[in-house]
Amino acid sequence: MAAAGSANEADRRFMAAAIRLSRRHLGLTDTNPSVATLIVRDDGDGPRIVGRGVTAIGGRPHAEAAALAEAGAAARGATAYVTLEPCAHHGRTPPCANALVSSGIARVVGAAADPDPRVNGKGYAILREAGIEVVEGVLADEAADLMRGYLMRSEKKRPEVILKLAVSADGMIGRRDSAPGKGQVAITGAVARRQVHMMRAESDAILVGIGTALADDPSLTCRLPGLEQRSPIRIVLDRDMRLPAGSVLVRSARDVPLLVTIASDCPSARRAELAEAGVSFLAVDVHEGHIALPELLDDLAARGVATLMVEGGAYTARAFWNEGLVDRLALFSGPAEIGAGGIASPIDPADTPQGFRLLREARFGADLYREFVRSA
Ligand code: AOF
Ligand code: ZN
Repeated sequence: MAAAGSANEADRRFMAAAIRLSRRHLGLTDTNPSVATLIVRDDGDGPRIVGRGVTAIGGRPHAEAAALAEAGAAARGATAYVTLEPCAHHGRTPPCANALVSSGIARVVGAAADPDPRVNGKGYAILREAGIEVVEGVLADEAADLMRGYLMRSEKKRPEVILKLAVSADGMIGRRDSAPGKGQVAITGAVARRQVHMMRAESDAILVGIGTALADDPSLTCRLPGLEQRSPIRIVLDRDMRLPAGSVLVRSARDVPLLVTIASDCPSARRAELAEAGVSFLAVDVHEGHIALPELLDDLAARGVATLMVEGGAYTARAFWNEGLVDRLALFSGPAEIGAGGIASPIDPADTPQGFRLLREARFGADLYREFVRSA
C-alpha cells in the first residue's frame, strides 16, 4: 500500500497549469465538467510534461485518456495531475482510474473531489489499491471554481446562476419605460463587453427577460473572433409569448438554440409559428404573475444546464437577486450616468454583498470589474 504522500511546490505549479488547461473546454463538455490532466516525468534532468489532455468537446473521451494517449510509454513511473478525481465507473468510456493503473503511473496528484455517486472516492481508492501514491486536494478550490456549475448540478440538482450586472456611476442598472429600439443604455465599454462575450462562451445557457428582448432586440451570441461556435443556449423569460417572430433571437434560432419559457397556461396560438423557426418552449408555473424561478432552475438542470448566466434586464436581475438565487455576481461598474428614469441597482456597487466574498477584481477599459461568490 502506497504512502498517503504530500504535495510540494512543483505539484502546485503543475496543478495550476492543469487548471489553466481545464478552462479550454468550459461550456463545451455537455453535462461533464471540463477536466484537465498533465503527465509529468522526471528522469533526473528536471520535470517534463509528456502528456496533456482535456475533456473532449461533448464530454468524452475524458482528460486522462487523452493525456495517457499522448504520453504513451512515458507514463510509466510518471506523475499524473488531474483537476478532478479520476472516474471509477464504466460509463461511455472505461474508468480513468483503471487506465492510470494500467499505464504504470507511479503517483497521482488530484485537485477537486468528484461528488458523482459513481465516483466519490472510488477513483482514488482504485489508485491506492494498485499501489499508486495519491495526493488529494491540491488547489482544490481553484479547480472547483471552474467546475462549480457541474458541482452545483451534481449536488443540488440546479445550475449555478451567474448574474451579470452593469451598474452606472449613479447606481442604476437600466432605464425605465424603454421604448423598443430606444431602450439601450450602454453602461459598460467595449473591453468589458468582450469580457461578457467570454463569459457567455464559458456558460451553458444565457437568460434575459422579455423586456430586454423587446427593447434591445439582442442576439445573445458569443461574437469573439474564433469563439463564434461557442454561443450557449439562449433563454427568454416570456410568460405571455410576446417574442416577435422577426426578432434577431428568433431569426437565429436555427443556428443557436433558443428556449422560450412560457406560462403553462399560455395560449398556444403563436407557438407553431415560432416552433417553425426553430424555437423550443419550456412551460413553467407562474406565481403571482411571475415565472417561478426555482422551478425553472430545476427544469434547466434536468435538461443539462450547469451554468446559467443571467444578463438582465433590470427586472430579471432583481428577481434572481431578491429571491436569493444568485451564486456568483459579475459586477461591472461604469463611469456613465443614467440620470432620470433610471432603475436603481439592487446591489450597492461599493459594497461586498452580504453572504458573498470578493473573488477577483480587474479593470476593463474604463470599467471596474468585481466578481463575488457566495461564501460557503
Ligand atoms: C474523469 N475525467 O475528464 C471527466 C470526468 O458520461 P460519462 O461516462 O462521461 O461520465 C460522466 C462523469 O465522469 C461525470 O459525472 C464525472 O463524474 C466524470 N467526469 N471524469 O475521470 C474527465 N470529465
Ligand atoms: Zn474518466
